[in-house]
Amino acid sequence: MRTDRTFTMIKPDAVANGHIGAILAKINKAGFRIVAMKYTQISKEQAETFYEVHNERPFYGDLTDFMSSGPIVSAILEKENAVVDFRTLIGATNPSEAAEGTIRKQFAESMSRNAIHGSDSDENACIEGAFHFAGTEMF
Ligand code: 3AN
Repeated sequence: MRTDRTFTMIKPDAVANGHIGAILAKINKAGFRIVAMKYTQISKEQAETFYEVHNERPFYGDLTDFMSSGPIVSAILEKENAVVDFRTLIGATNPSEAAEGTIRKQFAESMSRNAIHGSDSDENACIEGAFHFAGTEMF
């Protein structure tokens, strides 16, 4: 299992609030290389599949409604120790607990509208990247 790639989505709240450019600049500055990227919108069904692991949680319906509510930017990113370093860059799930300088501290509105996704393991990075991108879209 490779450890140098992670998967991210700039979520509908951050896109609607005009933060795509600023978030990508922070990702670039932190040393991540873009392997794949697209501006897209996922369906409710795709969101349900993507977040299947949370399907018993009370926020599952709202989460999948929100994630399919508007355009997102999805991307595969590369850097040594990508998953862990990217989770550090984005900050805690709850933006009120996110460290200064993190993407969620700066751009997230709330726990459910928290600006950005980052894979939580190398295995999930691989699964999530393959969910959004064909091999021919990775460079
Ligand atoms: P993270 O995105 O930090 O890995 P997860 O995987 O626990 O967090 O949760 C996935 C997404 O579900 C979060 N990004 C957030 O949008 C939403 N979420 C998680 N916990 C809650 C909660 N308690 N209330 C509302 N939404 C939540």
